[in-house]
Amino acid sequence: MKCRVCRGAALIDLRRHNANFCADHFVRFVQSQVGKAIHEFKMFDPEAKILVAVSGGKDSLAIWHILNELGYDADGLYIGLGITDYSDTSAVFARDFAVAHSLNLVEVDLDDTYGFNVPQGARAAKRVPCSACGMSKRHIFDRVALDGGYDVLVTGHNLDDEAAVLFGNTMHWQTDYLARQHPVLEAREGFPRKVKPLIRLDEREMAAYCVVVGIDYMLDECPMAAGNTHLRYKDALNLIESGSPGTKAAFVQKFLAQAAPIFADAAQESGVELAPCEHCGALTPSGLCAFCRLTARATGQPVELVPNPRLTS
Ligand code: Q46
Ligand code: ZN
Ligand code: ZN
Repeated sequence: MKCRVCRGAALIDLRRHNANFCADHFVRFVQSQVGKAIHEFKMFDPEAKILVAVSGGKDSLAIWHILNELGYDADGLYIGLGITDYSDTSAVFARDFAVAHSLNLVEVDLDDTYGFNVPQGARAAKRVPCSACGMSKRHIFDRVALDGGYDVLVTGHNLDDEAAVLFGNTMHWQTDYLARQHPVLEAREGFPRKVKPLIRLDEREMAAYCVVVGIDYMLDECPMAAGNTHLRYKDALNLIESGSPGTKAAFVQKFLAQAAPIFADAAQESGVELAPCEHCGALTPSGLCAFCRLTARATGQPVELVPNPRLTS
């Protein structure tokens, strides 16, 4: 097996690209795929002030590393979710990476700041943990990005994540979600710009990138993810991909090129008016935002007493 570029011994074969790469050219390949995504979807300018949502896992640490290698100015944001030992350990990976690469890591602890953790929030709201977790993370991402004056929030969603979400949204014809499924979500009043530069790279490529460049990342999956439908969609897509390499990428890329604009136009016509949350000011369809309602339920406090701090880095 020889590297497609230098003909030296290859380290990895990428069936969907019909190519093998040595370590050096694989690293360049991954970084160039990120560069292409940034350019193709006009994600941000070279001088943008970037905030990367960092979980301690391979994808978020890899994209932080790649942006740094490509010369961008990117801080990390780690959110302590209070998910048993998993959160404690993942925080260590995020902190160690930041120290090793002399990067700035902003930390927000859900319990310290708002008075509850993800398992408590899920129980109180009678929601599955991922729902309470996702809602909390989105709220804190928005808040820290806006308050910190960042131009853009980067998340580490990779091709497999996007394909699984697209698969689920398509299976249930969630047209409102399909309308928003794009590697760039433009900034709106109260919401920062959000982008996904790993859209062209899959899980195996990201894991290999971390190994090759020496990124130490959290290997364990979140214990709350067990039985998650998202994981079942990933398994189904991997089965299809193993027989027909490239199917996942074609599914996502052709959706973005051909179908996404149709759903986006339809959604614009039936757009819901948003107003500031009566408590925290985040835009919401009416009254209190979902995060403030979750916080009130999880802490058992009346909404007026729910913490509403201005987060700063
Ligand atoms: S951390 Fe949170 Fe994930 Fe764990 S509870 Fe679900 S959403 S699985 S990315
Ligand atoms: Zn090579
Ligand atoms: Zn609110």
